[in-house]
Amino acid sequence: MVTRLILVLGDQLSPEVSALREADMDRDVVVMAEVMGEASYVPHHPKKIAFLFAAMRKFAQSLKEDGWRVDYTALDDPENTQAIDRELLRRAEAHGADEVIVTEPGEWRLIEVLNDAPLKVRQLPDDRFLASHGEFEDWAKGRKALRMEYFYRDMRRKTGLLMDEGDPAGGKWNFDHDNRKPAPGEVEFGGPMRFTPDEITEDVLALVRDRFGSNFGSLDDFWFATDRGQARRALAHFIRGALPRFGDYQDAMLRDDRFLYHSVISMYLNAGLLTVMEICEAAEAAYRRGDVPINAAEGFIRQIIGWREYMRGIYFLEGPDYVRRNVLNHQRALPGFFWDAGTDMLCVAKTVQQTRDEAYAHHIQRLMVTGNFALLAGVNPYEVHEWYLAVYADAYEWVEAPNVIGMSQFADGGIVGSKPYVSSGSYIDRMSDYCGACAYSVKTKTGAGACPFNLLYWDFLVRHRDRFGSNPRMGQMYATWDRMKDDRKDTIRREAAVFLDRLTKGERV
Ligand code: FAD
Ligand code: DLZ
Ligand code: SF4
Repeated sequence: MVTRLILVLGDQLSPEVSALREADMDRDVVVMAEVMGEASYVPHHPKKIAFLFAAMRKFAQSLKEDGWRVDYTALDDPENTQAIDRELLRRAEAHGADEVIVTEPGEWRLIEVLNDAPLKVRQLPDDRFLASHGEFEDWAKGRKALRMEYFYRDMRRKTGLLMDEGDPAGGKWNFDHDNRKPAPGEVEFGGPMRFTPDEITEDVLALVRDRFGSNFGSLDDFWFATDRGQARRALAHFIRGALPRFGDYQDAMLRDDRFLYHSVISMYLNAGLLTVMEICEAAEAAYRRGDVPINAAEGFIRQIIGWREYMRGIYFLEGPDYVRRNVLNHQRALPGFFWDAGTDMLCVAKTVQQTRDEAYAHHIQRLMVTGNFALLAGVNPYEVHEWYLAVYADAYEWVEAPNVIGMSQFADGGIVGSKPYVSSGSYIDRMSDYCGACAYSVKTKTGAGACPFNLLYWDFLVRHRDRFGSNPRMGQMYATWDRMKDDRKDTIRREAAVFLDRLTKGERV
């Protein structure tokens, strides 16, 4: 029988991935390749590249130990053609292979590359997700609004997670109401489990430092898990030490605590080192044992079987042009401080610094600090998208784009969110301790030292009144604006214009 190639991409590091299930160990060759094509479509954070290359090398090794033939191309291999399709051609020639089997990639770009490759390529559904494309399309069909909450309930019913004889555990589907506590004075969790780099990881770190050392992001103090065993330990560490408080402090931010009670497992889950069900079953078991309250278990499981699956559904439903949507016609260039943290806005500077150091920021930092600022300032959403895709270790387009283009920048016109996630400084002040140490004053609404979020918030609402003025969820905001005296309104708009002008000129703000 003719050999077939089984392509395993860098974010498909699961022994149960559909392409490997379809493969025949005696007949087929697994192909894995570190290539510049993937490592440079955006300037990925060096920690993201190092994590993925180390995890790829260790996964290839474990496949070999299981008896697979694996053709692995390292980035610095002299034969490396530096593109996935060209590596497939090279390997096909070497083995006389006539067919490639791959699990569908998580990005339209790569799906198209494989469709266009001069080889017979069979792309199998990625059934590591709970909802197939067809299931999501069926759910979406005929609905006026694609609200995550209803989709999530279907996923609860489908999986049986947190269900008691057909009813939601604890008597409610959603306990978010209990989950908005401001930042705690002290965090009783030392953060995610850290791993000392092994020999394979050290080799990769040297390679990445050499090739990608000038990308945004620090490679120092690399501590990520790089194989399934380590990722499972990191999960257990979170469930034991942080999940009980996850719900309460999910939306909180602290300037000296980068992780609070978050799991920091998205990079492992997205690369295939953990599965959706093992994570959620571990969280449910902790709840059933009485170790974790329902608001924490439910909130956590909702992020994974609700938001994560829903985001993927939207990405594939909306098609390749989704990342280019820009309904608010925002055209501002991404400010330089997204790369160098050179701003006096402490919340933004801290979030960018932490992103540079860790390739991680938690959800509220992404949404209500950097995302909020970009939206208020009218930054071009495609540039915002490229930044998020580059800087986070968990970023792949299928999940990043709906979060950025949809949830954060409202550039899709309201498919993901029914209203834009914008806030003045007071939200950041309530949920964090940033403002107390900031050069700006959050309590000052106009004039010297006024928090820029305060000015930009009103300016954004006024600029987009045509679109949002009749949104019932925003009525109160517009009513507050309408009650303001005219001279106050003029001052706000004038000062916002001055701020935006300084931003355009590249002055430090
Ligand atoms: P936790 O807070 O511990 O949550 C648990 C898990 O739930 C996460 O690991 C993740 O798998 C899942 N999850 C939570 N929220 C979301 C969400 N909105 N969408 C999808 N999954 C979610 N997540 C990514 O995985 N990749 C991205 O590129 C990404 N980009 C984002 C960009 C913006 C602007 C925003 C607002 C959110 C983005 N998210 C992204 C979602 C979320 O911020 C991260 O999943 C989360 O911060 C990862 O950290 P954690 O593992 O500690 O998550
Ligand atoms: C993100 C990434 C990077 C940095 N490098 C590689 C690589 O060298 N080889 C590879 O197979 N995959 C890599 N990836 C992941 C792919 O970009 C990812 O599979 C697609 O973006 C689809 O999600
Ligand atoms: Fe951010 Fe404004 Fe608070 Fe400063 S005062 S940390 S800019 S919200």
